Amino acid sequence: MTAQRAVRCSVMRGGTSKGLYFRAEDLPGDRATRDAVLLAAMGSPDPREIDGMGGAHPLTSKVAVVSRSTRPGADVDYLFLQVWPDRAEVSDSQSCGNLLAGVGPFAIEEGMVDAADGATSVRIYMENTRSVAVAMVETPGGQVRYDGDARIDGVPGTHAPVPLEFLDVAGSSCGALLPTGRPSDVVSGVRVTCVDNGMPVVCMKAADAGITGYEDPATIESDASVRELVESVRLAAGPTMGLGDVSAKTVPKVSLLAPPRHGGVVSTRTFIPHRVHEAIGVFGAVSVATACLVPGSVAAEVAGAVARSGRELLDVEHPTGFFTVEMDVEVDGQDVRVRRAALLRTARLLMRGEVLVPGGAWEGP
Ligand code: NQM
Repeated sequence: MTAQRAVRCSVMRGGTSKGLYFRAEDLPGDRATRDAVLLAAMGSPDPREIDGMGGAHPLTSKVAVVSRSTRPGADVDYLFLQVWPDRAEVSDSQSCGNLLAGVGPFAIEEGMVDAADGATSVRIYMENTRSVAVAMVETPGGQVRYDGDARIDGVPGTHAPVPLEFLDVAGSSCGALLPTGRPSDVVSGVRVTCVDNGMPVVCMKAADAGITGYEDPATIESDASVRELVESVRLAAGPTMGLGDVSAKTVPKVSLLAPPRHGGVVSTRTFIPHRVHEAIGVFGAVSVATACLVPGSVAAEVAGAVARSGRELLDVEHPTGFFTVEMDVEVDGQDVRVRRAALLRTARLLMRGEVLVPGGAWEGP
């Protein structure tokens, strides 16, 4: 008999996602064992993740591993891990700006960062993309506050705001904001814009996939011809973006764009990469919004956006509302330099305790 082992863990909603938050020291240091433990904790591989904590969808099968940072200019280090629900795989190929929203509150709750009376700024080094985010957490009386008036589309109710700011995420996965060096390319017979402002994303016109781009996620997911085209574009774009063979990676995402219908800058339906997001990821939204500001891009064409230098609020439309991104860019002819991106999320601690994992997981995959 192998006894179950208890691992300290919190469950948090971060933005429109949900996941398990661990202190790095509580997980095995060896990667293969760590991944086996996380798969067992989530109940993966199993599309229902019935024997674990996973929520049977990529957006609810996520892990944040947090530790006190020893890097100058950072309070904590954050490693994001995507646990695939239906495959025995754990991927670190991307960051997650939604779980990121819970990292500041978690770090304060766990005593890794001292809370000020009022609000506490937490500088977070994102290990996946080797870049820094700054989160502002409300901490009246030195306690994390979760209730408040901030609303984000995709989450019922209102909560305390967690503003997030990014200074250096452009090209953090692919080496350049425009990874192919061009504002548009033809990939698998489709004109696309490849962009990386925190998330590698391939933007294409929804019309080029034979849809309007306003369908709901389930309808798009059920269309095999759309799925096959999107995956062939993704597999072909990956190596040209410097990501190598992406068949087992969660990046790049593919965003199908259509003209805005609700006063935003562009309408999106985003494959992440095999399911269609009910909203859009944080860095996904930042990357699409940035693409709208790049002269000659497919995104700018669909959005009808005119790139200009300075600070601007861009509302990215998605299946359940808007994602507002504050961008500050410098446009010089065809060149765009990102100075800063900022946005609003909320987060909530849902449970704190121990997750029980079958002891066999420590014997490896
Ligand atoms: O893009 C979904 C999410 C994400 C990631 C995805 C994310 C991001 O909604 O920063 O937040 O894998 O695209 O959590």
